[in-house]
Amino acid sequence: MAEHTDAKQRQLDEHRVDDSDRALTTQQGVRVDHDDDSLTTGGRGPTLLEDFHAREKITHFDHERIPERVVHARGAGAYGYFEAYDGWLSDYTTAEFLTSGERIPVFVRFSTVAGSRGSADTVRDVRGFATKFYTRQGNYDLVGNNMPVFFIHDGIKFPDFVHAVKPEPPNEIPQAQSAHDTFWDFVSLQPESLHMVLWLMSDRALPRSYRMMQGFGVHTFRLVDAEGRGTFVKFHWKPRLGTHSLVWDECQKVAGKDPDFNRRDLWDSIEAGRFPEWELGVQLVDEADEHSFDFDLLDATKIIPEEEVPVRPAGRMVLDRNPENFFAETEQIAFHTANVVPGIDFTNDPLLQARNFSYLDTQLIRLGGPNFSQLPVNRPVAAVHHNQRDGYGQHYIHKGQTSYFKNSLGGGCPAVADADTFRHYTEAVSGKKIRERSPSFQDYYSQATLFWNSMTVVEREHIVAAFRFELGKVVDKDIRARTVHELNRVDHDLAARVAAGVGVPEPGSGEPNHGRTSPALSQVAAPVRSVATRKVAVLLADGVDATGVRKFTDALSEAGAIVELLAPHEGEIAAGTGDPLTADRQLNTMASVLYDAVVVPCGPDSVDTLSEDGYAVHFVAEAYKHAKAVAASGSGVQLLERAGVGSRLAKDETIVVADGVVTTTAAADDLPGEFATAFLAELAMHRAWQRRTDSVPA
Ligand code: HDD
Repeated sequence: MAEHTDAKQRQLDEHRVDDSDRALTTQQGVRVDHDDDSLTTGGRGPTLLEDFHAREKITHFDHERIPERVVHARGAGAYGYFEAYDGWLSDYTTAEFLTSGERIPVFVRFSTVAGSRGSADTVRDVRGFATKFYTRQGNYDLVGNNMPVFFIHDGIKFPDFVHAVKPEPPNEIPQAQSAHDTFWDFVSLQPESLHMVLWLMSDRALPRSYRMMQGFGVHTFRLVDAEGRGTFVKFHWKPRLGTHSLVWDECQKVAGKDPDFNRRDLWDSIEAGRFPEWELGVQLVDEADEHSFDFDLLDATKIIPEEEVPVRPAGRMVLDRNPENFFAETEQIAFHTANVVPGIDFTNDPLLQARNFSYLDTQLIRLGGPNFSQLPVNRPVAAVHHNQRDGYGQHYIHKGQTSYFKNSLGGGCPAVADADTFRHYTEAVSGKKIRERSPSFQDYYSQATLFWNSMTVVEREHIVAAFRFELGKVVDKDIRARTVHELNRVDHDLAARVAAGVGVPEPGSGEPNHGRTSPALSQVAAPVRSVATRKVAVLLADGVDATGVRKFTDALSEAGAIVELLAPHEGEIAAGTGDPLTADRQLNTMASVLYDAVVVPCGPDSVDTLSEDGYAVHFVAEAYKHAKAVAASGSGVQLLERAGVGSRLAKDETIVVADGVVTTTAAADDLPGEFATAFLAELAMHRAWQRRTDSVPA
């Protein structure tokens, strides 16, 4: 647990309850001497109504559940801090947390969108990335996603979109999936969704870890300086560990092997002191340039390409403390896009305007009344004084005779302030009241094409495969055809490749591709290379060359990777050389999909045992299929051969590196340090994307 405490943690401490060394009581604090049997007439008689303890216990239990979030129901969160760099943003905003450089407490909740609370983490979906900054000027919520655009540009379509993506009404199938008729029906009829759908079909929808995904505020917001001057702003979070994804086959398997994969990863990393970190960046646009783009800044289905307006680093965020209680903190946290502080304001983005209504509204049903901001996790660290009174769950005891403004009986308090207040940005607006979207929102295809053009070959392959998978699950053939028709307006090659997979005739040549790219959109083109926190499975059995294992794993741990020894049985592993080792886990409780890489060390007996163990053979083959780094030394190379891994394996003591597979026949005593170095270089690449593995059985 992190050492650091802050104003928010001190406040939370007042609400934390520790039951250790305490006696059991009722809610009224009455000590209880018996909690196993209800009060009955005689040992076999009826239960008595006067058993207040049993009634209280059962009644509370009956009321334990609250409605899950209507979207983003499944999530995981953590506390941490944010600190701004240098204060350079003070030229643009009066928001202190963006300028003071002080550590500001935060809580971040990551989520999937479509699935219910108990659904798996590794589904194809957008990820929520919501941050609550507990600032001295009040709470600021940046409620973003891991993709920079959205499916629709007007909030009035949100219920339609969500109804389409959620499980279908007759049978509540499928859970946490977009691969079904209603979603694609909606998409094929709502072309503004296409840009986001390309992101959704890309690897961005399959994050390796919450710690390895970007975050975006999505909308264009406004920074406001002390003179009331506004500047448009888009917010970006960039993970220190780089942006990395799983592959789709892997995701589907992880959903069964460890449905809590992303949640566990976040929790474990923080518990182990490997604190996740992001840099906050801003794209700033002068108000005078509002109309100088070929899209509308108010359209949330559009990005501002980073090559046009660079992302400027503004601060960093570190998550360093897990919650004590999931329900109290992660479930009860209530985000709201309208939680802004002086110096940050909205724009007329119609999606944002709708959100500013929806988030407060939803908490009223979810958290049961208007006092949810008094729940510990939601309380600001700023002082709170207003004339709002009563309601379910009122925690404060407001003193005094007055609860209205203006008043004389209460000395005029709480009084409106004249400094450090929120003042709405003064914007001139005019126009007729109409239900009509501006033509400037109606280019649905250019940026979808930009995204497609900016992908590397392998990223495109993944997108095509995703479309084929998803549309392949769509029963209605007209929906498939309509979607392909829309894709043809993005790029003909994309549409043709998808059509070929889903039994739809190839469309005509389509509209010409504009050919523009935005290199920043690819997560593979310029990856952050790091082995920090990467999980490596070492497969071994009795007779393993323990000396070589120690030498190798020490080098990996020193570089920041996490090594786990997996064996057919737990406990002591007899060593062929050196002292015995202790297995971290039994091989069959884990799977390759839960690791970033796999290593098979030398040891003839060990390798013989593993070669006879279908689980071990499959482990290696599957890691290979998913383009992970694979290494073997000495007799370990034989297990790779048995698993059909790689065509270029070492024949002698030379270290051979081929498409992420690192091998040498050298054993313990002769194992050169370069072996670990070569493996670390492959591990840092995240995946060997150049490896062709289509023919490897899944
Ligand atoms: Fe939303 C939750 C992100 C559009 C209405 N949304 C929610 C959460 C995130 C987002 C991260 C989970 C917050 C948490 O962890 O508690 N939503 C977005 C983004 C959007 C977006 C990035 C587009 C740019 N949302 C959006 C629209 C509406 C909503 C257009 C309604 C008009 N969103 C909600 C909601 C939720 C929510 C129904 C469900 C639970 C909650 O708010 O607290 O009000």
